[in-house]
Amino acid sequence: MDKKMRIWQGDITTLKVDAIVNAANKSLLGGGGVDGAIHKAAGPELLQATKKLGGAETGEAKITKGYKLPAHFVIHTVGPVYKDGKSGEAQLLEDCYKNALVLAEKHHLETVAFSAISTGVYGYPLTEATKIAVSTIKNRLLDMKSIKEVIFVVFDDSLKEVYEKTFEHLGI
Ligand code: AR6
Repeated sequence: MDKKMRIWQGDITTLKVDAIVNAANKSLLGGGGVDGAIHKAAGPELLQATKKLGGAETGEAKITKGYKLPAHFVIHTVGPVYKDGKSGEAQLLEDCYKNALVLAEKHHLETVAFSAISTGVYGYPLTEATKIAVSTIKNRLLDMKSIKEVIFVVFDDSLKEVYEKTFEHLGI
């Protein structure tokens, strides 16, 4: 199989890939966490671009250029805020990964790096969120024509371990 999935630990804003996937909020106008880091590294032109998008619903994905980032594009998706696990969170998180992937394919992108959507401020339990992230991508990657590599970006050691275990469980 010439398609790859891998885990990489570090700051997503340093990656020279076709697109990085931002864990945004519904305004798409920036915030804290990875969203704040991406806006800071991309420069003010990113905010000018996201202002034109008119926000996004939870689970949706929208694309802009990367501006000052080494990545060519930023795919902005809005993860669910975790409540009790019975409020449609799993489906919405799956939608984030699926819609980001479909958008990358539509733009003929080859390498896509995902941040761990909803695992910070939005409070999604790490093991559950990681299972959804990895299995959603794994199940769809072979059907994607342009996408050759998906990178799961983790910031903290604890999340790195969760991703490694999930890869093992899924036989990746
Ligand atoms: N590179 C890669 N991963 C990072 C970086 C970075 N530079 N910084 C943080 N992370 P979060 P959410 C990881 O809170 O839970 C924002 O204010 C972090 O360790 O950024 O989807 C938005 O505007 C965690 O694993 O996103 C929204 O309001 C993951 O990125 C809200 O937070 C996601 O954490 C979205 O919350």
